[in-house]
Amino acid sequence: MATNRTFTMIKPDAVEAGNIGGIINMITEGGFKIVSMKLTQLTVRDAQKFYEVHSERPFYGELVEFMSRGPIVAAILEKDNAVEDFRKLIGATNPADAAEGTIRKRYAKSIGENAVHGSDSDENAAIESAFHFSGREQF
Ligand code: IDP
Repeated sequence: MATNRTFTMIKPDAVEAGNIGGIINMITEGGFKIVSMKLTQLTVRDAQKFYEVHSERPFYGELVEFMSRGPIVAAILEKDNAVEDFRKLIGATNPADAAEGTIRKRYAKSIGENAVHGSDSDENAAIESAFHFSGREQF
């Protein structure tokens, strides 16, 4: 995986609220090219595995339940400096702290139901992309 890629999910809250189009628009307006994309749903087991790093945190159960409760959009995005630039575009975890012009400022409801995921490192971008997409789905 090239270091100019990152992985994102449009989370169940944003899909339920009809915000897929608005969020994809912000992503492409932000200069990211979509190289893989699918509407899918995490099983409870998938969500447990995806967020295993948070398994000791008090919100883990709530997070797993939330992330598996409905469809998500999973996507791989390409841009120079993708991981860092995408974290800037999505904004702080808690929308109350998110900067103006960020996806979470516009679409997130709360620190838990915060509309989008963005990988936090090149290594995790590659792992998370492979979690959702086979090699031949990564264009
Ligand atoms: P990030 O998504 O901004 O990287 P992380 O700290 O890695 O934030 O947390 C992963 C996800 O766990 C968050 O996006 C959010 O959905 C959820 N989360 C984080 N902190 C809390 C919390 O205090 N309560 C409930 N859910 C949380």
